[in-house]
Amino acid sequence: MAKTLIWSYIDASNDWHTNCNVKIIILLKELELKRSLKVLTVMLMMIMCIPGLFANGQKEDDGKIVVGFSQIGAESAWRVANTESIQSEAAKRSNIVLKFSDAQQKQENQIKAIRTFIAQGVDVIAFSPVVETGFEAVLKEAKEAGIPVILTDRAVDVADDSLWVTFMGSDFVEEGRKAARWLIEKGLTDVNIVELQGTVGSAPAIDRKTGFEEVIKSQPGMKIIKTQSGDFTRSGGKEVMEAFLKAEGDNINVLFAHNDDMAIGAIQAIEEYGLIPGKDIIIVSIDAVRGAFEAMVAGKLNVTVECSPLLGPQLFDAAEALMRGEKIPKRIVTKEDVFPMEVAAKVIDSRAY
Ligand code: GYE
Repeated sequence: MAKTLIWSYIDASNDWHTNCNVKIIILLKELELKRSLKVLTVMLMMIMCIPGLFANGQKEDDGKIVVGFSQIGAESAWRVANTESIQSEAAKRSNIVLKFSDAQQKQENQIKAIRTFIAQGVDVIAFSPVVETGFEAVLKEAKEAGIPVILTDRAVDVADDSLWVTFMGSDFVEEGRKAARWLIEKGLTDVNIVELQGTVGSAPAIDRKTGFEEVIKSQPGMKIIKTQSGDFTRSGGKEVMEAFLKAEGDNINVLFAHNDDMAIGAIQAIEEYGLIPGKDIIIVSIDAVRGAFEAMVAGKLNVTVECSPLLGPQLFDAAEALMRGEKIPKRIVTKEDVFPMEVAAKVIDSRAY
């Protein structure tokens, strides 16, 4: 607020008075100059604080790109390898600051983490959504805050796909198809199948089931006689397989597990039940983690469809490209293979996860 100084002096009747007048005027001018300088400094500081204005086209903080990542949890070997890939890649890049948050399998924790990232004003938000639905509101908040969102590994189900910039990860429907095609190629077309599904409502569980069913539809002899979620965990796979065996026993010819961890848990249940996994019950699963290769080398798992968790490099390439103002593809699909038991021993040492 401007301050008014009212100054009244008697007159300039003699030298002393004139001198005094001049001094006071000089003093007032100096004061005004100092004030102007202060205002100028404050304005300059404000301009310098506008992010990105002096940063070579990048939105930066101390020259770094801040990425907030909300991970689902640590439910499987796949997830652990995925976290490792993201954290180690961030550590390799000096321009990246990673804020990592573990949701411990709970959607509400993921939503909270994303809100915290928005409040912190990170440059990019990335996350692997535990389930497909229920993220609409928080994604709108991120969009309103001008923060781009990258989906890694799993998709979300939202009407407005401008709420995320890219989805990088596997084609889960295709993985389900590959599992079913392998059975058909092996002539296993007259079989009772039990299915261990992943987390209810998650993209890989929905899509892998869709792909598998799409392919077996053409084979009337391939029947899914039991299907239930084992939540992508070893303990879940073991527990549900025990229930399947109790209900169907020797009637089961094939197990289709949506991931290796559940297959490994189920192998234990099958052995405890007194059947031979890999022979009495043919087992097809997805991920291709080390434990699956070990089970294949031991002859207990028949085939695993690869699903790569090594998304760290792709994630930070995309974040950097976004900050450079580049347009990135809406969908980045990971390339993947199928590994049957016969090649397991040869391949196992070259596996990175
Ligand atoms: O197959 C499973 C994990 O989303 C692709 O999640 C991922 C899946 C993976 O827990 O093991």
